[in-house]
Amino acid sequence: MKPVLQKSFDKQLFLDNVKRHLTSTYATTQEHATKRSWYLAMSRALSELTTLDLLETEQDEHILQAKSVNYLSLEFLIGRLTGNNLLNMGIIEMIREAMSELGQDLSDLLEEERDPSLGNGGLGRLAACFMDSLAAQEFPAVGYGLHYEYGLFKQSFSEGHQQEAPDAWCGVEGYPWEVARPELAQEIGFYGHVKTEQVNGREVRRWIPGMTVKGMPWDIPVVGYKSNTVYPLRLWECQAIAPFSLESFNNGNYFEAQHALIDAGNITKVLYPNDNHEKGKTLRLMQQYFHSAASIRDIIRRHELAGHAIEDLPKFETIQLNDTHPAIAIPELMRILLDEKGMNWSEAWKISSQTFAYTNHTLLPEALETWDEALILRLLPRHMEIIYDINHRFLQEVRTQWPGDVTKQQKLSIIQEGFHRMVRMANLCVVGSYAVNGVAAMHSELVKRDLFPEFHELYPDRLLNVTNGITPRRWLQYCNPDLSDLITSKIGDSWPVALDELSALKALADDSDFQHEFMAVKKANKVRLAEWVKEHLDIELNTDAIFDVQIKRLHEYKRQHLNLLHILSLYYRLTENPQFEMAPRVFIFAAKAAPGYYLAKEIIYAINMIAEKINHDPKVNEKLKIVFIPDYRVSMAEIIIPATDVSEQISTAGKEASGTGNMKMALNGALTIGTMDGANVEIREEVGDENIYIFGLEVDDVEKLKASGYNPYDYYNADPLLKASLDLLLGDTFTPGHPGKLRTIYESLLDGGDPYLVLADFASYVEAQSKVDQQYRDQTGWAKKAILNTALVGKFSSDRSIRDYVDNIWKLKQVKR
Ligand code: 26Q
Repeated sequence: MKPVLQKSFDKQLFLDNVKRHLTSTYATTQEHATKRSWYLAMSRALSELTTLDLLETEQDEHILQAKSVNYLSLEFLIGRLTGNNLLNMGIIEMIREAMSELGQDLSDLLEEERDPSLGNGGLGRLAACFMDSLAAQEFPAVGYGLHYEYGLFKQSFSEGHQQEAPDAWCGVEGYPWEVARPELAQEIGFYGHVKTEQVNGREVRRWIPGMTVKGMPWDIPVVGYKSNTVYPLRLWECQAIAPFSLESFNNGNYFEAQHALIDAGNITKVLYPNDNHEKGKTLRLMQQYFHSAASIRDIIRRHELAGHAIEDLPKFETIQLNDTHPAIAIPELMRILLDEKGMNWSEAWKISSQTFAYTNHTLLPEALETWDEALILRLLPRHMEIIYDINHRFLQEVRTQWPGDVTKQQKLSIIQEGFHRMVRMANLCVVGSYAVNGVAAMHSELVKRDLFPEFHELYPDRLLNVTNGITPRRWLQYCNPDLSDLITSKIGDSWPVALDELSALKALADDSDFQHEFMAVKKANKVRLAEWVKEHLDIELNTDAIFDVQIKRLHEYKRQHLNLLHILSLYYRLTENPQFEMAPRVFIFAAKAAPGYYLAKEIIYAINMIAEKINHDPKVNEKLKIVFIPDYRVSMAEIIIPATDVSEQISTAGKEASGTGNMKMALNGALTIGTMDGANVEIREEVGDENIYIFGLEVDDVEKLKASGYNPYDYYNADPLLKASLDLLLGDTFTPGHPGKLRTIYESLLDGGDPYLVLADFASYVEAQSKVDQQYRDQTGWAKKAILNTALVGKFSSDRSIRDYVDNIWKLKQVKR
């Protein structure tokens, strides 16, 4: 760790640069500049510093001669960069002082930045945390993603219903942290046909695309914590280069060419807003291929520029596929090796299958990607041939392993037979990778046991676990400066790069002074959140109440409606019995629903309508408040997480691959109420059973219950509190004058069969919640548990995740600059 920047920082030069950008880049004067112009000019001046380091890192001979990881992801949910980069550069206070000389308050300026929302949720945020940890630990890396013009939609509410608006994250002025790299642009083909050519007496297949587009890279600097290492996050933007292919035009395929023209401008227009649900749309496949092809070509360009032979690709480059979304990169690399580099199949396959590794993020069947064979054949005819070839050779292996077992062949085949033949991208990834990992211990076990048992038998060393993590720089040091300072005052300042050191706080868990300081920080963070809520939503919050938080994408399997049923049960008990004892609670939700996910939107509507009623009902609103914070995004999480007392992680067991919000909240001293699912299992292992509230069915119970014929009515009829809570959805209690408007949820849970076992877990959840309530009323005991949560979750640093990848999968060496 060399805080070199800190030493070489030249304040006067920096101030001159800010002023220069203010006038030449943003065309304004110091007298007339808005806060936004000041923020832009400041960030541009800062990004010049990191661009220099980026270029130096890129040309560093030690890095060129070392092995790198290429992290391919359709999503990078990076959040605001300016504040976090200042922290990583170690110059926050210097810049604060410098900007104050210009009459500007740094914190105000930082609020001007819009979040680049280039991801849906967990998977995209994980990619961002991983880039931070790679740079912090100086493992050579490049992140490859897409430069969407519109990120994840902006959410607002109209009469309780979710409204979506486009998110033009770059603004009209452009994003100050990115730099265009036109010299690194790539041409990418689509459609067309394949022909056979003779090259040196050998038959070679050659793809003649029917349309070509340009991939323009934009680099965003990933700044290593207190080092000069800056790796690129390279985001590809699609631009049209020709109105249509002359060849298609001459072949008479005029309409196909026209159609292509329309698609070209659209390819990177917008991020698909589905999370854990695949929809087989042509444009999505075009995005995926565009991303893969541009990235693969850039990787080979870098490899050859460093003077390496293509045969040595796996020695210098590894390619991590963030879920199956970039899976088409596998046949793309094969195509280049076979058709452009003239290799034979076994040479090419050896290289390709030693280069790729794949991370699985889901077991949900509806989220496993399959693509219509006919679509791939039309869009990428040569890739489809290569997929057939991969499958053909793979099925021979299957036949050798299980002679005569047709069922095995059908199950493992990359091609799913049937009326519409489909390509199973997960199977392609397992066959084409040297390592496959799940994202939490339990998830990885289920990947082996339920998702890919035959693959596990066939390739016993291929399936691994790497438990997810979060960057402690953004998710503690940056977002919770008071807690950070308190921790540093007790255990020194190396915990941000060695999070296990937090365990030293264990010794202070019973220390009454420390407990008071710790809880005072929590209180201040709750006040900060309450002020935000008052200012933006005009809701008054009692900051002595329990802040009970569920913030994540809206999904049935995440069971926001279980949380809601608990709230209804409290409301019911309070209205029935005004003496009902409970610590006051503020329930905080934030969640976006995929625009096409009807039930998810109904759940948002229900939460909003119930909030409206309860928050204005004097019979209960001293005890109960509900806040649905609109437009959940990284910068909002940075305010909510430090203020959280209770972290809701209540997915049906076996459904949440890992979760990472659970880690962020525990690290900031929240107590988890959660199921035995995903990384909750490992959080419990770390913090101990007495410091977490585990409830509900476990994976095996879920299976047994489903197998025995689960009937939600059994629970409804047997549990009066459950029945009363659910029945509240039927009348017009929460939709005055409009009875039945919340019926959809009621019906999905009863006649709909309750696929995620909300009713089965209700009683156990309510019981766990009452333990939470009891505990909160003993503040000393609560403080101890909160401290122990912070102290004992060091494992969940993404630095550790990256070291696991490095040691067990990528085999990289650090290159210190
Ligand atoms: C696929 C095809 C077409 C359109 C969209 C998609 C798509 C997009 C995003 C499918 C899935 C996603 C995102 C999945 C995701 O975020 N999964 C989460 O990954 C986290 C990081 O590993 C885990 O912590 C969560 O448990 C998991 O749900």
